[in-house]
Amino acid sequence: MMTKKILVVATVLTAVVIACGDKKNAQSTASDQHATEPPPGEAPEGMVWIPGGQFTMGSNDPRSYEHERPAHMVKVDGFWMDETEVTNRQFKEFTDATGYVTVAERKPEWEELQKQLPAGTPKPHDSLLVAGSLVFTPPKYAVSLDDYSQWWKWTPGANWKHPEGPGSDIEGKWDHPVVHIAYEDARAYCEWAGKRLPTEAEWEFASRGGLEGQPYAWGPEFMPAGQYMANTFQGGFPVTNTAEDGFKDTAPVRSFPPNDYGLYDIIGNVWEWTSDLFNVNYYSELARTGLAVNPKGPDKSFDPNEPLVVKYVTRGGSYLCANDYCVNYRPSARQGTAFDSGLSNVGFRCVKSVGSGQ
Ligand SMILES: [Ca+2]
Ligand SMILES: [Ca+2]
Repeated sequence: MMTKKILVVATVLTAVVIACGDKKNAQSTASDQHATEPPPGEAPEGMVWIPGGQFTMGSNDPRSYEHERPAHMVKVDGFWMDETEVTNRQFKEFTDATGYVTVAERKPEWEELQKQLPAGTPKPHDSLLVAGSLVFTPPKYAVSLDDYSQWWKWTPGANWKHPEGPGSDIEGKWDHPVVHIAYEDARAYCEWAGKRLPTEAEWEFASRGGLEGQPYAWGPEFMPAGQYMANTFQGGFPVTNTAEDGFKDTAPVRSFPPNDYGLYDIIGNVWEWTSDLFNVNYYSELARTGLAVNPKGPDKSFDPNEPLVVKYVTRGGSYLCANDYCVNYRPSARQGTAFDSGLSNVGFRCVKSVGSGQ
């Protein structure tokens, strides 16, 4: 996903990170083990128990995206996980208690922006150095799907309280997931709540709900019995959003059935931050080590499409994932998102380890 900084200076808009593709997922292996670790006690409010276990992470299916491969064996300990994405109501409790100001609400500093831009990039006019975020703004006519600047618009004044920019608000959306949340915003909330962001491995383990080798979090079919199981995009992306699943943009959390661990919207609605850096080489490195136990991500971010940008992994896809573009409504799907980017389809949920403050 593009970085806010690059948009601010209106420079390079590189090819989209994720190309079109088919929807498939990992095949389970004989090494998958059913998770049996019992809950260690009463669940913290709003959280569910994710039992530890060993599983096949990623995908070897040639129809998956390249950065989902190779599949590799991972083991994670049990942990607690928020049963829903963090909502506007919850995030307001946090900002009311702490006075926290999100990245999207802060005026960008040119001295900081320069560090992630090609040498010699000229300073933009001060009128461009304003607080804002990226808002999904569908074009009126069909456009090439390899240029996401056609539908992502840098919008001064857009932030979690004004998701579509000035004039919009979140009245009536208190149970919707909070959006326009950058990585450090998500971390700050989780720390305030005595929690932390999930690792990428924890997130994928949890999203599978104990099912082995299934392409979807709920089983083998995208629409079992003809029912939508997650808030995604129907129609012709990005122009025509038919909202056959009932929602054109974000949906109130719990609008769709939970997975078998009791997690709502773990697929779709909004992308969710994890604590892992995004590096396209990381899965290959893990696969060479055999079983990876509680992996915490690579030491360095690397996305060849935007090598200067520090990215963290986001997971689960969003209300903008369509079957003709960005087929990321699957447990193995992943993308790198610029650490400072707020987007109208990115939020988060937190986890909590057993026997620790977080
Ligand atoms: Ca939808
Ligand atoms: Ca989600």
